[in-house]
Amino acid sequence: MYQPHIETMGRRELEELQFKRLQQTLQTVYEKVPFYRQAFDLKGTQPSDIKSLEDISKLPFTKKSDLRENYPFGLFAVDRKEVVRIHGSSGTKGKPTVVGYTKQDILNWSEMVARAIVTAGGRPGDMFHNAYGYGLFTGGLGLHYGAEQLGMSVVPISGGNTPRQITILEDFAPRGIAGTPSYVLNIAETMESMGKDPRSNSLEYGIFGAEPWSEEMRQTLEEKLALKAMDIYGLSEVMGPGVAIECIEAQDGLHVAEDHFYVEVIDPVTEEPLPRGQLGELVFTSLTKEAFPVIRYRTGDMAFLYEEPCSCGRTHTRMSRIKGRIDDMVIIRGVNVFPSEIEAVILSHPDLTPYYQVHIERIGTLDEITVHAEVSEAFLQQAGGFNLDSDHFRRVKHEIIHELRNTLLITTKVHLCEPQTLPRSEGKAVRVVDKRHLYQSI
Ligand code: DLL
Repeated sequence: MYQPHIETMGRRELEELQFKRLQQTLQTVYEKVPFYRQAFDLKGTQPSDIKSLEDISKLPFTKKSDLRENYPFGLFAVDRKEVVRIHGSSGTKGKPTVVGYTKQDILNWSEMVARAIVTAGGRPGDMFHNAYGYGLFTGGLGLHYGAEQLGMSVVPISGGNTPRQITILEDFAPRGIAGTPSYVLNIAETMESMGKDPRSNSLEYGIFGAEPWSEEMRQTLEEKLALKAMDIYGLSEVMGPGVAIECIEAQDGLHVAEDHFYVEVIDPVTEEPLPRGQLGELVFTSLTKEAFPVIRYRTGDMAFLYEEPCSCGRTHTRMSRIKGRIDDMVIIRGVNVFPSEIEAVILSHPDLTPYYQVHIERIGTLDEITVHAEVSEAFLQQAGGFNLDSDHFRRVKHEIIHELRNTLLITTKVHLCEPQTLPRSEGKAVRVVDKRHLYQSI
């Protein structure tokens, strides 16, 4: 059941609970999962050597490649017959990564998501439009079970078929919507193109995540749809959506479900834990999972942990918005750039639509970024048509290059495109097209 007291528990009590659960988890993985037993033995650390939460840094990390090497069920800690649900990530490189859940895992996850929805402003009895994809992806079913657990009326619409989504939004009048920020933006834009005002809707809050997004995107969504937009984080390897969520009271940082996970931030190069406030890679250890426990899972996601408790009264630690993924990071003349930082510039420019794509290439030994951005219809009319050589277009291009240089401290190329030419997403948007590996294999 939904347990509000756990969210405001004193830190000491919470940490004691975490430690007890950690010991249990370590014992289980050591006994049941040969991969962890070998990794612990190799590191010379036994579960009994972990005498405090901080001792966790003595344990080895788990990486996505470990999941691939043990594909499909090698890291499960229970008999396959006890696994009642399988999920996975789409896997851009070959096989997907596979995760499993026992009945109890599904109950815990649903309770965690129910709590997350309440944190974001949802209530029992709300009509809830769930536009996350249903399937192997954890978004659809993860939010669905949590919403049902809370006692909401869930509309399992999934992603795609946007005109139908709009009809259902109008007819069912939901209070809440969940989906990737890029897809919900696509819904708003489609409403506009149908001559409808996206602000005339029943929505009060949106639960957006599964892809990187910025404060500017929050503003855009809140203005376009007249709702409050909250950030939800999660990953299938750790559980799925609900690992962390922003509260509607502060909308400032995402509360980590610390009764279920122990969170660390490490320097991705030295692998040393970093103090609160410093940006690094998020690492999670599950504390309650039965079928697929993970120990020190390196997420590849960059964020920092807040130092201060939240004004909302919840005691669970807050993490920042995801600043980017390590794999997407570009190093240009010693400067680390996350393509997600580009979104802020594109969304603040009045002559562009909120759609963009970042192409990364390797020219010789140097990485180079080209930002593809769409001009708006209004701008096109003002400029008298699409002509990259006209003064209007040159001015816009120059302004964006200038703004990007101020923000990222590097020079990028900019390619302006006609309205409606960049891909619209129905799930996770493809913002980064990384062509660097093409050159490496030649
Ligand atoms: O995306 C789970 C999820 C579903 C989260 C619905 C939120 C809402 P995966 O498909 O395994 O799981 O992808 C996980 O997506 O490592 C991040 O890189 C990215 N991601 C997830 N949430 C956010 C977010 C789901 N709020 C990967 N901000 C993660 C930025 C996010 N990136």
